Amino acid sequence: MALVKRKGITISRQLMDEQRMFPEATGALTALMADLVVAGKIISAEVNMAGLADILGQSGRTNIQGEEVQKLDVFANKTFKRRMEQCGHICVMASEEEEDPVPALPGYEGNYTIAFDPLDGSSNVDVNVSVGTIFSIHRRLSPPGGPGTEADLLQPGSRQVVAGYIVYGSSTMIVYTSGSGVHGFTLDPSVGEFFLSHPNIQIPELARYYSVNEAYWPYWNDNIRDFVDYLRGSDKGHVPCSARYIGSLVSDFHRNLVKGGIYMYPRDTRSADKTAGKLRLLYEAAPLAMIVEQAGGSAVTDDGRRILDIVPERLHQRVPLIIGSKQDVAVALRFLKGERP
Ligand code: P6P
Repeated sequence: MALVKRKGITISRQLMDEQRMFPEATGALTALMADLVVAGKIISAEVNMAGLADILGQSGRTNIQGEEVQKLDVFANKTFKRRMEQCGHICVMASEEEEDPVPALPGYEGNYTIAFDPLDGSSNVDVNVSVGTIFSIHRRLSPPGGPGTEADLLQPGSRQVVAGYIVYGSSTMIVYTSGSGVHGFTLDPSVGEFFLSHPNIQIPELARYYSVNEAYWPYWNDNIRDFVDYLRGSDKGHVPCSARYIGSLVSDFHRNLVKGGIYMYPRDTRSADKTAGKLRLLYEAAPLAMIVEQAGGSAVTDDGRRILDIVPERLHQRVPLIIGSKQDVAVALRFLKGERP
């Protein structure tokens, strides 16, 4: 059945249509996503109020990443945790803001896990730059019933059942995939509903933009430096890209997904904890990698591994990330091998 030909369909209708594609589906994943959408609406309302409420600014705490926790971070994390722990379909969850796995409420355990970054890029909130939530859903591996385990969370991205993000920008959008293409839904705040606005997103094969923090140039290896130079147009045969980097992964990724682009956060020698890059595998790189591959793009590490193949060893494991338009990621891989066009 044509899933996304009709206009004005809501995210709940899309989820129901996708559920009906699988006769064995019980509706648990649809119900889980419905609760996730409610969390997104609640966070969206708060983010859009941040300029008015006293929620701006730091909470005076630091998270396990050693980063200053913004009050909105705390709110977004609490909101997501609260919705997910009692939705009845999650057995265990991982959050960027939580050092250890978070179990579902006793008696509410289900057969899925979720890993999420509740408010990525939150340091941008005070300057009114878009921020986002990233989420990744897997089936539990442990026997049904009772709390899930850390092993349920440490699965490769290739086993995700749903991956997505919510971007709180000029409008609030949910972009997700359950393996049947990538679809974007925009919140109509007047009715409080997400409507299909970007059916079947396909990332252009060629990048128009490149997104990387060039302040780290001195700390990159020569292959990365030469590739960034190539993106800038040093090779006369290559149309130069425009640089766009706003320090908010979800926003940089979303622009590149829709317009064509490549985002990079390679490892650097600036500090010990950057030897594997900055971004986390479980709830940043892996979900965005599933989305970009479903949209026709690619996602690899700076030593050429496919992100979706990596088996996580630790909850907050970092991974270098090169993600975006297929042709430019392919050229990046050649540079990383020391080849030059
Ligand atoms: P840098 C935000 O903290 C984040 O995780 C991503 O959203 C963003 O792309 C990146 O870090 C920015 O990091 O080192 O360039 O400031």
